[in-house]
Formats: sequence, structure tokens, C-alpha cells
Amino acid sequence: MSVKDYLSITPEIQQALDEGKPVVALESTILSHGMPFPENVEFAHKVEEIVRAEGAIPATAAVIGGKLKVGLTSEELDLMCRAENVGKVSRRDIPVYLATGQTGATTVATTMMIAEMAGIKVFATGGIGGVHRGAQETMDISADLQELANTRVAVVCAGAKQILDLGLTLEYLETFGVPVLGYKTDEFPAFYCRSSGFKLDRQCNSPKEIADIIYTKWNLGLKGGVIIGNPIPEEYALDFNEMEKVIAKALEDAKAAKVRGKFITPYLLAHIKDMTGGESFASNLQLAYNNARLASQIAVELSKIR
Ligand code: PSU
Ligand code: MN
Repeated sequence: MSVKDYLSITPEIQQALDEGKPVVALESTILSHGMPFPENVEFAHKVEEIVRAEGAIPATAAVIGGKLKVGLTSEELDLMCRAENVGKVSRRDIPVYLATGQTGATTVATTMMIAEMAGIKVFATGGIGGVHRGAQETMDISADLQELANTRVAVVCAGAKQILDLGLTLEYLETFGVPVLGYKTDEFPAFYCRSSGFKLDRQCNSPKEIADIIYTKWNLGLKGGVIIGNPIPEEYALDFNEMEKVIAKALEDAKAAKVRGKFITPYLLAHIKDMTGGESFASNLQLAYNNARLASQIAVELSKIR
């Protein structure tokens, strides 16, 4: 069996890729482990509609029935949203899930892997994983960062959540040669908040400018991704200091409950949601829509260059 035999790409997406049309990858962990059911069903469909409205084709990734799925049917989206017996699949889990036929939601890392295999250049998510607070002791660094170091996919995100150590996350990305571009900002966004206090080297003000940088990186033969930090729209942004309090409590609870490994991120996300109620969830939806829009615009610009 070759790589192609493991990939299951919908005919619509395959045709778009063959014709060099814009395609935007979307992850499924945000559905299965980042949002409640049934609200996530509406999100899953709406985010795809936004991509289409911008002139690109959405490609939500997942691992189902021993295949790396690129593009999900309505039934498959529903399966991911219900999240019954749906694991969280990072790079190391892929062989296990494929060989055993288990159903899994793809993280940023695995969605990037699958996107590159399929030939998709741009990917929209909410927030990337990163270096966790206290990683000096725990060594908890998301596999998302290694993927960004190695895999040629541009990732549009609202930065990374404050649950992480944003400073160390940026240091790590610098070490591994991953450009971090700010869209209409000169700071790395902090998911619910527009700014983090961490300055970026480059502010870009148009999708075209971002597409040119992405194209140049890969045209040079450089491996790895590009991060585009797209701040949450002003009207949905939450207060940084308020969030800091919520996160401190969530981290304390996680420690007391001895949560480890891949369960830490979903645990913290669920706790934050419970503590902040509907407000943070509404923000989460809006920033993800905002990222899907920008990612589509970048994909459209990239398709004009190639
Ligand atoms: N950050 C968020 N929401 C999410 C995730 C991260 O704000 O849903 C998910 C993404 O799928 C990301 C994964 O790739 O969590 C990172 O998990 P870990 O920290 O275990 O690598
Ligand atoms: Mn981890």
C-alpha cells in the first residue's frame, strides 16, 4: 500500500487540487474535543460555508475507517461532532488509528500532515497548541510545533491560548525557523484577546502579502509551515486580566486532578468554557470564522501565484 491508499479525498476537493484551485483544510479536534454538541454541528457547517463564500473549497480532516479523510460528508461531520468513541489523534496516534480502524479527530499537527499529503497549502484553525506553562519541568510541548517545523502548510490561527506559555512558544518557533506573521497586528494574538504583549517581526496587511511570503518560503525549498496570527474581532475580544484569573484556576484544577498528556488541553478548554459560560464560546466561534475567512483569502491569492 502507498500513501495514496490511506488517503480518501472527496472528488470535489481532488478536482480543485488538480486544477490548482484554492482549498482550505479544517481540523476536527476543535469539533470533537473543543466544542459542545450540538452547537458544534452548526459551527462545522457554517465554517465550511464561509470558506465557500470566499471562493475556496473546505476540506475538513478526520481519521475514519482506516482512512485519512480529506473532506467530510454531512454524516461524517455529525459523527465528529457527537464525539462518541472519537479519539484525539496527534502524529504518533496515526498508525494506531489507521491500522485498527478507530475513529479519530485530527489536531493541528495531524491536519497539517494530512493536508500536505493531499497537496493542500492553507489551513484554518482556532488556536495552535504550544509550549505549556511549566514545560521546563513537564516537557509538555504540543506536537503542533514540531509539525510547523517540518510540514509545508500555512496555518491561520488566532494565536495561541493563554493556557500556554506564549513567550516560550514563540522562542520554540524561532528555533525551528517558523515565520510568525501578524495580520493587521504587530503582536502575537492570545486567542480570546487581541494582544499578548509579545511583538512579532512582521505585520502583514493583505492576504496577497501573506501569500507572497508563503510562496517564497516554499519556492526556496525550505521545509516547514508559516503561522498567520489573526486577532479575534474587537467586538468579541475578552479581557486579558480576567482570562488570566480563569486560566490560573483551570491550571490549578488540572494539577489537583493529575491530568496528563493529551488530556490536558481538552481538560483546560472545557474548564475555561464552564467558568466563563457562553461568552467565551461565542468568542471561540467568531475567531474561528474569522480565521476561515482569512485562510480562504490567502488560498485564493496563492492559487493566483501558482
Ligand atoms: N487550542 C485551542 N483549541 C483547540 C486546540 C488547541 O484553543 O481545540 C486543539 C487543537 O486541535 C490542537 C490541539 O492541535 O488542541 C493541541 O493539543 P496538545 O496540546 O495536546 O498538543
Ligand atoms: Mn501535550
